[in-house]
Amino acid sequence: MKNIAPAIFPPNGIGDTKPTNQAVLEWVHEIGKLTKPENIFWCDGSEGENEFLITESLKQNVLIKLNDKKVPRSYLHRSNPNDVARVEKVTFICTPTKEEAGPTNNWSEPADTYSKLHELLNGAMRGRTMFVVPYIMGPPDSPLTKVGFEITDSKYVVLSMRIMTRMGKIALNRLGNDPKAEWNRGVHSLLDVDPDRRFICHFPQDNTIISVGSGYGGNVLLSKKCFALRIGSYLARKQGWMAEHMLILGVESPEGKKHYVAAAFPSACGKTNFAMLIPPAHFNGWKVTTVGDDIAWMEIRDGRLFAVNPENGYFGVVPGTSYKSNPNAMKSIEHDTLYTNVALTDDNDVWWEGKDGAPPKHAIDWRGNVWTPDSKEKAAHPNSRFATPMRNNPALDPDVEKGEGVPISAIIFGGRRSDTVPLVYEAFDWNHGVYLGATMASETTAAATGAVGKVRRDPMAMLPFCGYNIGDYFKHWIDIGKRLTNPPLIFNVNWFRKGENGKFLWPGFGENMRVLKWVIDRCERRGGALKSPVGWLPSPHDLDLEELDIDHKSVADLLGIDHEEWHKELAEHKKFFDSLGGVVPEELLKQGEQLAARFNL
Ligand code: GTP
Ligand code: SPV
Ligand code: MN
Repeated sequence: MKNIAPAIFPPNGIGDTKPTNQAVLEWVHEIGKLTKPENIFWCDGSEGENEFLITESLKQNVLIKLNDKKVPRSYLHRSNPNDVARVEKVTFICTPTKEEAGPTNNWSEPADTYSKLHELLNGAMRGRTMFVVPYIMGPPDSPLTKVGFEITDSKYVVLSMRIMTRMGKIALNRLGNDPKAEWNRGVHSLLDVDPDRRFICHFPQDNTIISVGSGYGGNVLLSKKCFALRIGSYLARKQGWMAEHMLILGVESPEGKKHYVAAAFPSACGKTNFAMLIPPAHFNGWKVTTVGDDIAWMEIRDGRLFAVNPENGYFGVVPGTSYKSNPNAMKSIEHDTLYTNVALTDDNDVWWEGKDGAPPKHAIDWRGNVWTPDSKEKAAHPNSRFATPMRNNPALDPDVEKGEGVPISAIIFGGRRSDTVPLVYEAFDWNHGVYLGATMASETTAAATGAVGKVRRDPMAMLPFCGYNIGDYFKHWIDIGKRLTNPPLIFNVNWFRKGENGKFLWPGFGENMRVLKWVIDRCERRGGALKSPVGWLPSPHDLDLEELDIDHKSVADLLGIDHEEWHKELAEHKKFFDSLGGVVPEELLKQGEQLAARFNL
């Protein structure tokens, strides 16, 4: 096998912080025996370690150093062009029975899968360094926080994990020496980055992940989709909490009253942008702060839902990010940022479609080829990403490290729908809200390989991330509702409805504050709404649209319920539930019937 990740040889004092927990040592020993690396590098998260890894990554062309005057301490990584997004068709949930994985997951039998993966991993790290990355997910003093270890032969993974998680000694200290302590075992090898030998496998019962053949984002930063969502959701159900594909934001009124909101939108559908929203001038005195941009871990306390962001950084979509659309993201990625698959300008700056200012006259595209404004290809890959520490975000919420988390007043679901679904509406109650989440759909995006722009059902934005049977997941949501004495209100939004001219009707981004304000008004029991068949719907005057350049017809179109479209939509809900083969809880089937009845169907 071609060695695309040659070993590195650290000086004394670097790469030698061995954990003391016997279970970890035994596991690393086993994986070492199997993969046969040249050496083992034990990460501790120190500055010196980071500097050494960056120097070696530059030497091996894993990273390109960017212009220190333009983007200080920042780097560009180019992944293999065959490896630029999550691959859902080779993502597996390996539970003892197929039923446990359920109708929406690829399942494969655990023993067979282990032996297939062990064959692939046999000798896979020859001539390479095996890195052991200890990390925690969650604020250091939170009861929700969990420990993980990722073994990898990719320096890019180590450097990214340092940004995305709280990595190093902090995890060794948290784990301690109890050999029975709970921690996630993650094994990753690039192999030879061959799409035919690419598998991302989860063994929820063993708290284990094995990912081979990819070097890209969600496939290989095992803390994120694999642990915090797929394994996380499995553990959450077992342990009575929730792991969700949700941003968490704080919103404070001019009077100083603060609410927290969690929102589930599918991949590349606006979570990072919503979490970093800057209110328009008209909302003088309102402030939005970010707790998290992708994942929420939530538990019940005093009958309320409290949320923490398990991550420590943002792995965000680059294209479209500008000072106009998302100034907080721009400020976050101006320094100390690891870019993947964006374009490189002649002065070693980064560029992407949608960045402020004119395109460069000449650049190197994400594949490493010459690019000019006349090129047919995109300069940056549509799923190019930044990894940046959350500390870089000027709008970071002051309570982001709070162990108990932040109390959630509202949950928002949202998809990318050019038709049918109004700008915003509110569920009648918790179970109706669960139905909204369970039936949500969205046009597919470049975040996963495959067709883009195809409407598919993506319940709670968790279709690719739920680590167990989706029917049990729905039931878990219903059960959580029963335990909440003060449940969040549940909403659905759609920033992406299009008019007859095929253009977005809603300006989106900062202007989404207008929708958020209505959500908060509803939480404060003061916002007006009309009862519609789909839920509580604002009338145009219930939304603050002052100083917004939008015509009456567009607003009417945004808030309109077209019965013909909804008849089709209801048929899709039914088709989706039917396709799940009898796992949908009674409560949700009943919600579907009640919805149909409200449409006189
Ligand atoms: P993941 O990191 O994949 O989970 O995605 P995300 O949900 O955080 O999506 P993100 O905020 O990065 O947005 C993805 C794309 O949606 C970008 O191209 C944005 O420009 C676009 N987008 C985000 N918010 C809006 C909006 O309010 N209106 C419109 N029209 N586009 C938006
Ligand atoms: C997503 O696809 O939802 C992401 C990006 O947040 S990745 O980490 O690559 O999955
Ligand atoms: Mn995501």
